Order: sequence, then C-alpha cells, then structure tokens
Amino acid sequence: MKKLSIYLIFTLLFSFPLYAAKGISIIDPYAFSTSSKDKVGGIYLKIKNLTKSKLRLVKVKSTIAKNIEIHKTFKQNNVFKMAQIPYLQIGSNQEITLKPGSYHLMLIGLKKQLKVADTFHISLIFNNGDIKNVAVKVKNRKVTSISPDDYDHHHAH
Ligand SMILES: [Cu+2]
Repeated sequence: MKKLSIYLIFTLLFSFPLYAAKGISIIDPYAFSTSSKDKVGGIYLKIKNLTKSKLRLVKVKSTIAKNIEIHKTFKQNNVFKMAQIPYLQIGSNQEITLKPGSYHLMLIGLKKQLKVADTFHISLIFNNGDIKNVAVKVKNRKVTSISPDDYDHHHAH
C-alpha cells in the first residue's frame, strides 16, 4: 500500500512538469543594456514548441519600444548583415534559439534606456492565437560574447 502511494506521488511529480510544459515555452529571455543614445536593442530567448503542429511567431509587442521586429543575421561577402523576416517558424516538438549572431528580436525606437538588472515585458504572438507574456531581463553586454557585426549594422548611419 505504501509502495503504491509513493509510486503515485512520483507519477504526479514527474508528470506535472510535462503537462505544464505542453504548448509553447519561452526560456530565458534577455536583452543587452543600452546607452542613453541607443534607439535599438536586441532580445534573445529560446522558444520550445511542444504542440502537435508547427508554429509561427508572427508578432512581438512591448511598451518599451515603438516596434519590435523579428530579425535574422546572415553573412554576405564575409560581412554579417541582418534583415527583418516576417515570421519565425518552429516545428512540432522543436526549439529555436534566438542568440547574438543569429535570430533575434530587434527593439526599434526604444523609449527607455535598458539598464543592467532591469526587466521589461514583451508579448509574443503566435499564428495559432497563443500569446506569451514574458519578462525580459537586461544583462551587461560584456558578459556574453557577441559578434560585434550583429549590432554595427543598425548603428551605421
Ligand atoms: Cu537586428
């Protein structure tokens, strides 16, 4: 009898996180700190699609910037460039990592300086109607290695 109840507790403990993770998970959203003059910034995070169908991240909103674009970084003639893409597709049971030098979310028209340890909120809108509201943590740029070209493109006037 005791064995059975322990078994049940274990089953509940281990099945709950799986159940809770079903759907879309947004993991470790962060942005880099900016200077007072910066009008752009990057947001990085991991998206897990645990649904049975492929998903598209189609829009990102926040009150901290006028606009948030979905960007990809690519290499052209040995120079890193970035471009806006209309959506980010994540296959069923797949994950995608937005990171410096790769896919990222670009804050355009920042309304507030991003300071280390601050947090701000963004809403990620998916094509299936799901909306994920997450807090983005601001990190010191120097802490993480970054391809400087990722940023220079937007800074070129
Ligand atoms: Cu960008």
